[in-house]
Amino acid sequence: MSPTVSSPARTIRIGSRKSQLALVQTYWVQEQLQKHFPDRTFEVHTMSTQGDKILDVPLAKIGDKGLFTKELEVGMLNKETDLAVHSLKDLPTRLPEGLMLGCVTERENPADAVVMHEKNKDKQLETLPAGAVVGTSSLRRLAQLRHHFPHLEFKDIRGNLNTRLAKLDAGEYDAIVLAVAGLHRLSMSDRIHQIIPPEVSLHAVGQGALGIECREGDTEVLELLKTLEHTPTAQRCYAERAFLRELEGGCQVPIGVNTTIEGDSLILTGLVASLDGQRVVKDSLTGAAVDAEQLGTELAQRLRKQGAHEILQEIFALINRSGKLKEVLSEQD
Ligand code: DPM
Repeated sequence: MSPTVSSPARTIRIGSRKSQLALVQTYWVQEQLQKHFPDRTFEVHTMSTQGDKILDVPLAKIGDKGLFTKELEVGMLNKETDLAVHSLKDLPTRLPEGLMLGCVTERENPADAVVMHEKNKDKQLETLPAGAVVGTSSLRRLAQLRHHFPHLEFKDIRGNLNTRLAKLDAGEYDAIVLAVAGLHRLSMSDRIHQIIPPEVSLHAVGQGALGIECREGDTEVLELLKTLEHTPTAQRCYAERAFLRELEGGCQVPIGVNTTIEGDSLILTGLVASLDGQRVVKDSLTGAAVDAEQLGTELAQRLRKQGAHEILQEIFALINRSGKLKEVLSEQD
């Protein structure tokens, strides 16, 4: 009689973008999975996405649907990879058929930070001189900061974190705005000059958390991912994502959020702003954390009635009319 041979467990292949930040995040996930499942093999496969290739066009102009995720998703649908690690804020709120959000990891500080040029080191955003140039290609940051600091100029900035910091240091900008989480993960927290509080600027949906995407029905992978899920973060992010989905905003719209959990309750604040920062529609809702998605949807419907709909329609029209956005961003060529 031949001995029973159990088939070896399959190797789990993790898809990742090639940027330094993406790789740090992916290797962290690989390491966590390896710790929980020492007998299994986890391999990292890197790929370039459209968003990594187009570096010279303002982000808001090249559309957003899955700019940083599509190639990774094709890899999973073709079964070349089994899961993909994303900055949750770059993952569209509607996923392709056959794929799902398998888990959400514990969130870092979701706020934005100001990185100052050396010459402004004793200044804050509020004390920068009129006309000082702040670099960001986020319409969300642009609209909210314009609202609070109308004396500042805003200029588009692209490229990875190191490129952006180099442009700042070279004097192209007086200050730039970046996510605390990204700087922290790349061990560059020492560049943070000022953390922007939620009263001034709300963060992006999903900011600071990682989202791991996998094939629907891949119970084996879903079982592995359960070990990385952080329930309070997941509840907050599900509320935020439902809010964005209901407003049909892609990742490049002036929509900001803030969430906190108190006991069994979830408090969600949402904002929609016009690009000039003049009109701001903002409200909060509290509900049961277990009904996170319902809360997000409800808050979106409420904001829409309060004027968010008109603001978003104007912005979608503007983005579709090429060239116009350049003026809005007051790019200085
Ligand atoms: C999205 C935005 C930006 C990224 C738009 C926004 C920032 C673009 C810019 C959807 N994705 O935030 O309003 O400032 O030009 C991105 C970063 C991180 C994930 C970098 C950053 C790291 C933080 C995280 C780019 N995606 O925001 O500084 O994991 O949340």
